[in-house]
Amino acid sequence: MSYFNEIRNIQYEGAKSDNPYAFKFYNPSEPINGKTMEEHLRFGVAYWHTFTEDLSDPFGVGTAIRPWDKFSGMDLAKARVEAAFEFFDKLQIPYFCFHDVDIAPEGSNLKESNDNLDVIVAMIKDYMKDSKTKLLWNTVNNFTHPRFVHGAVSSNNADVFAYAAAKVKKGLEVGKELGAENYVFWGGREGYETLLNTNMKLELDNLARFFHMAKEYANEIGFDAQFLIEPKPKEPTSHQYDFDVASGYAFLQNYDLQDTFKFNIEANHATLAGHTFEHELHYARIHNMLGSVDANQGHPLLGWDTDEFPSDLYATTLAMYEILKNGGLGKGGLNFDAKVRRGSFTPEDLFHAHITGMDSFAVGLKTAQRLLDDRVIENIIDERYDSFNHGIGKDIVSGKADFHQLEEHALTLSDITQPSGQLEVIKSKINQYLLTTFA
Ligand code: XUL
Ligand code: CO
Repeated sequence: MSYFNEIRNIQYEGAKSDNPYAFKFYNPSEPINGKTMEEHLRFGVAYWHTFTEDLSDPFGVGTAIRPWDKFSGMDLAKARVEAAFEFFDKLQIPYFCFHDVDIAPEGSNLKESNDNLDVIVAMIKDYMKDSKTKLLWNTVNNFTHPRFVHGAVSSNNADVFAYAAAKVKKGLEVGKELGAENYVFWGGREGYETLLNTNMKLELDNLARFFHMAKEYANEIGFDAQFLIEPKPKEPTSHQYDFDVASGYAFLQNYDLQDTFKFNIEANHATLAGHTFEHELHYARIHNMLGSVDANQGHPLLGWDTDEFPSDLYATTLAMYEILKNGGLGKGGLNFDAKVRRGSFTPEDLFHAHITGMDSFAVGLKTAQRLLDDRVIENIIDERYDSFNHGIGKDIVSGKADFHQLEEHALTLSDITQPSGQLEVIKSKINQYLLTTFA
């Protein structure tokens, strides 16, 4: 059975194409600095937004019209798998990602949920044999069900801790079964509402105990996926323990988990934390902690997680600049943790949204590679910090200078000359590169 009958395989047709079902900039086989575009970008479809999401919001019911709507229960789960692999194939997407509850309905207890999962996982495994699409990562949803109202492994209730851990145990087994390259932990309710009823120290210690147990179990079953933590500052709890990369890194170091994890960085989570996307990527990169990316964008006027498909070429360029500087994402990829707008409810919109996201990152990749080749940003930064290459600056960096020497030097200074920061020059250069990459 076909779910997207009318739609043919999406091909690269170039910047001048007016076919809405073609890539304009994403040319999977095009080589860029020794790798193909497909190898650089490692795109993934998020199962939850594309196959499970109904597009409801806090003020209105779902609007999505989906060819699998007529099914329910396990039949619905199976129809979604069929539709998903047709979608992956038509889009030539190399990866997908899911939570346990996206692919199979929860039963009335853990055993029933696991049984449902087993059926769908076997079906997915079968489909993967004939598809080029692989599993970038899986995770479990430890935040939607009311049992997680006070948190999952940071809950006050030890039974909930056990239940959440058991779901992750199953998640690791599923990841191994399907050859997942990464395993993601997003602490949807790992935080707190108020200190008036919270033992923060116990919750943080328990969170760390759980991460150590997860790694031990992955080792026990021989699941060698890269473990990823996905920071988010708020939503749903007011204080999330994995606020941003810097606080997440401090937590990992504090509990000796820094070698076990890297970060899965989401653009819209970065902006909610008051950072730019590139700040979070950069902070992770310089600490060798950049693992994978949830590729989306927030709305500049809305203060919540709008999970839009990426279309801002400036943002994709600066993101790809960080990713190229990182030497790529290794086992990670660019997962579209993004949904179509509530008004874009047709099945066709799912294709348009992914095409837009893939083209936007292709533009970012090519532009960023050109900026790097010409050392546009590097030259400006090198020059700006040149004072640390000689004289007193060199002594500071080499560790030779002490307060006596610094005072002696400062006493010789009358006028300190400063070079311009040249921000406007850099922005004009980036515009120039953006507009000429495909010209
Ligand atoms: C929620 C979010 C999640 C994670 C996986 O804000 O980003 O979808 O990516 O649980
Ligand atoms: Co995400």
